[in-house]
Amino acid sequence: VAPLSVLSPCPGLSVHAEGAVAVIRLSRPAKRNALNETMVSGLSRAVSSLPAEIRAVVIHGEGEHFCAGLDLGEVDGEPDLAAAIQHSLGWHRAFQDIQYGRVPVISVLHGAVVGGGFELAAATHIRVAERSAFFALPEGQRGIFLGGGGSVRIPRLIGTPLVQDMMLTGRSLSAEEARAAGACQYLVEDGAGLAFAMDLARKAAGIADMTRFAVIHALPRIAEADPHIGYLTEALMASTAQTTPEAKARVRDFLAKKAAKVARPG
Ligand code: 1HE
Repeated sequence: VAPLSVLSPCPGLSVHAEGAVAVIRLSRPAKRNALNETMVSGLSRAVSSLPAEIRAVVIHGEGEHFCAGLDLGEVDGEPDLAAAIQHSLGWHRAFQDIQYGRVPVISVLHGAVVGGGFELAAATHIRVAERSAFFALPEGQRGIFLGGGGSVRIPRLIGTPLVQDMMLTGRSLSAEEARAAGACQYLVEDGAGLAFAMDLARKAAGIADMTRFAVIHALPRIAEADPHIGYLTEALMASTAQTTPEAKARVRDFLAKKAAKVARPG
């Protein structure tokens, strides 16, 4: 397990490589991995400076919880409105770097996945929740609002009515409820999340470069676009991928019975 020194992790974050997968750990367990500004910009730097051999990322949290959200000590110390806007924009930039980076990002969720922690998870492409995970948006109780892109991303996952319920009443979702609502794609036993996510990451790392680009950058934009623009963009993206030497080689391998068949579920 080699530490990835080029990623210049900061206090509260550690990064290491396992083959083609970089593992980012939120490492501030005494504060339940609450995110301060240093950690938010550290996350951005980490995902933006991955060496070429890294083809997927796994994010997880040290200790009993994934992430307790924004470090509330920073709200208390926030000087004025203009600084607060910049603070939110800084979170937006970092989470955009995660969502629209070069490689897919998989999060492992356990214990508290709350506030900005849920926003961070929502910026990742695949969420694996352990049974201990609980999801909440305590911004309402704290007199604040989502500021890390959560009001854009979380309603797209679980729907606006459930987000309103969570923010107005302080409702927490269990891992099972979150899974049913669409907050995560997988639900696994406690302690099994990291290994499970690493397995997914190794699979995602094996996807062809152009397909990976299309899935991260084109798919979500096509899904949000006017259908006429969506169909055109899809045709352009499909033809771009299909005409790469890598696609031709992979298709040839399948036809020559040298590639794996589609796996049955389970
Ligand atoms: C913190 C934070 C934090 C814990 N900022 N210090 N997020 C919240 O409103 C969640 C607030 N946290 C909690 O509700 C609980 O801490 C947990 C359910 C996450 C965990 O409970 P527990 O019993 O394991 O830990 P604890 O004893 O509450 O906390 C341990 C320490 O972490 C304690 O500090 P200590 O000095 O007394 O040891 C807590 O004060 C500290 N701590 N969470 C600062 N969040 C871009 S906008 C995003 C907006 C938001 O994210 S709002 C939601 C903020």
